[in-house]
Amino acid sequence: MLLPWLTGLGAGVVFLHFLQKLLFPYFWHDFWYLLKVVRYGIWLEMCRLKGELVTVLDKFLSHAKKQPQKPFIIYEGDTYTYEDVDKMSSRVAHVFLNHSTLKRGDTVALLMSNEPDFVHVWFGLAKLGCVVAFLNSNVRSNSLLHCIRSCEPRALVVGADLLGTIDEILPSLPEDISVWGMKDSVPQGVLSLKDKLSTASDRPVPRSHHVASSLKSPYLYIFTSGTTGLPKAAVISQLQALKGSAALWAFGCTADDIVYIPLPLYHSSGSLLGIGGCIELGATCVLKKKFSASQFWNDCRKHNVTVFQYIGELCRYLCKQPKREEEKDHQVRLAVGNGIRSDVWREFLDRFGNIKMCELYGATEGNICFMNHTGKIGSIGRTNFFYKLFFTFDLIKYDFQKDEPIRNEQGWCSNVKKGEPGLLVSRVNAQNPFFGYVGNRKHTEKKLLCDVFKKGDVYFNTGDLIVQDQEDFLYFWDRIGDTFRWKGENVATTEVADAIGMLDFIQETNAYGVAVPDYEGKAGMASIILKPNKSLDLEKLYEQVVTYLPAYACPRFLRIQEKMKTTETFKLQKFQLVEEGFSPLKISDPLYFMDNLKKSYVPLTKELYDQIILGEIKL
Ligand SMILES: *[C@@H]1O[C@H](CO)[C@@H](O)[C@H](O)[C@H]1NC(C)=O
Ligand SMILES: *[C@@H]1O[C@H](CO)[C@@H](O)[C@H](O)[C@H]1NC(C)=O
Ligand SMILES: CC(=O)N[C@H]1CO[C@H](CO)[C@@H](O)[C@@H]1O
Repeated sequence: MLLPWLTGLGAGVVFLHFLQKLLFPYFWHDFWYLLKVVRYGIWLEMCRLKGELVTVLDKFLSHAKKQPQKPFIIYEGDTYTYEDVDKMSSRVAHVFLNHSTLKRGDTVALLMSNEPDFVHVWFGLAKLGCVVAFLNSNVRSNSLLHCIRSCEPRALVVGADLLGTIDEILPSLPEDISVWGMKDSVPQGVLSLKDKLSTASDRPVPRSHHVASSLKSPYLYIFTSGTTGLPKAAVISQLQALKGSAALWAFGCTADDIVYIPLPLYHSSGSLLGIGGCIELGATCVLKKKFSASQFWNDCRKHNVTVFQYIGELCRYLCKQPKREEEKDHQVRLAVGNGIRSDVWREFLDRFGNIKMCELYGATEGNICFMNHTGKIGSIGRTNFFYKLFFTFDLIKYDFQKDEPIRNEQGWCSNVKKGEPGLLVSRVNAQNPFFGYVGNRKHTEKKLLCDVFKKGDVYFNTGDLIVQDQEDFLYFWDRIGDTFRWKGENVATTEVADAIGMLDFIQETNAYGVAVPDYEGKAGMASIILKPNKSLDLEKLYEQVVTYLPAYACPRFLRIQEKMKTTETFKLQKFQLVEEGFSPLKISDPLYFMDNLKKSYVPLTKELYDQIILGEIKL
């Protein structure tokens, strides 16, 4: 794939461009970064030519052989070496070999919080050549059932602390799914994996069980809320997993680094970049069950952490912690993640010292990513002549009112000018394939834009608005479509609307996100029309959302409207609602606020509004 590219480029072209670019300040940054990307590409290509496919699992196994005693995972004070994780995952594999009919290519769903067993089960199943589907551990009831059904697993493995949450869906699960719990005593209808592990063999699993036939074969399913509807399982191929695992290395991490992973493993950043990244390097990670701002720096000092993974919120929480002495007393030198805003970024560096913040942009299922390889505060990356050779992407004009790309009379889209926000779309082709979602062709097609610049071309729609400045730095602007981000999770507005719509007094619901000062992402808000002659039951509504939606998806604000505007294509008009926000000073409709103490929604008074704006009430 890459080799013809390189020879095609030819030394001459590179050199000419080199001379030209020498006059520009970012040349060397761009150059060294690209060299790394290209080197990795060449390595992949060499493997392909030699006919040996090396997967992330293979890399792990070779570390386990070469450095068995090196710590791989540190979790709540316990150390799990490469050998420990290898043996434990072999046990998992042997349990399924001996006590189930699972075979290579089958899907197994995994519902677990961050803990070493997550990795043991994941690798154990990978050793059998199974595709593991990571379920979001916040998702409950109907949505959880939907996720499980959509990837058609043969088995479901549930962590000890989450067995309680599947009680209500157990009777509704398809009969052919065997459910395994990581606990000695399990509810009826669930098999105990823990019990069987204690007697299972830890012999290596023969390679024939998992040897990959192609790097394009599926390795994992990771759920994402694309731009529409309920969470969908994105297909992660072996190749994508390899690329993800190279990110830490590309940013300059080494085998001596200690990587702190406070992000959930069911997302691609924790699993592919974090765990995968440590495997690529042969490094050690400190795995955290849940991020805690107050424990963060103590953990870093205790374990000599040198690298951590973040999302924007996480850095903001750290900045909000009370100041203390010696905040710069740690060995962290680098952080990898996404979504940190310029103001937080500056404050963070100011308080916690010279940490290299490496911003990374990319969707789990997407076929494009950017890295801030130059160190411009606020930017998610930079594009240049070389980059464009490998990744064809465009920023196209977007109509905010109609919620769709703008097309001219001939039906083509057009690029925005530098400095203007445009929808990021990236060309789908053999070099940058899009593997789509499990099962549902409709979902896959919805993420694709066709006939963008000419007949027959196909682009992946990232759903993100990006601005490119005069120096070709890229900045995140906003998200479009039916999702917004809150507390680091994508919230699908249709899922929120469906949950509220189940109530008998609701005629119509329009869910969206509104900006709140000093918060990353958008807080959920739902605009509602009541059925004629029905009255609003605020307590019932509260109970409904907390039962059916994960905490991050519950709308913080409600707005009761008489009538709802629709677009020409009968989509609900969101743009204006989002613009109007939740200010009782500006909106005459009744507004309500989610009160977790009263377990109800309460009228959003001007006083309450002020307290929220001033940060006296936390959302
Ligand atoms: C952290 O580094 C210090 C100094 O290099 C060393 O004494 C200590 O043992 C290290 N701690 C851990 C947990 O590795
Ligand atoms: C609502 O109530 C009014 C008066 O009580 C009645 O005339 C009307 O038919 C009712 N509408 C519906 C849809 O039930
Ligand atoms: C990889 C890399 O160079 N990242 C940079 C991103 O931006 C920060 C902030 O200036 C730099 O410190 C990093 O070096």
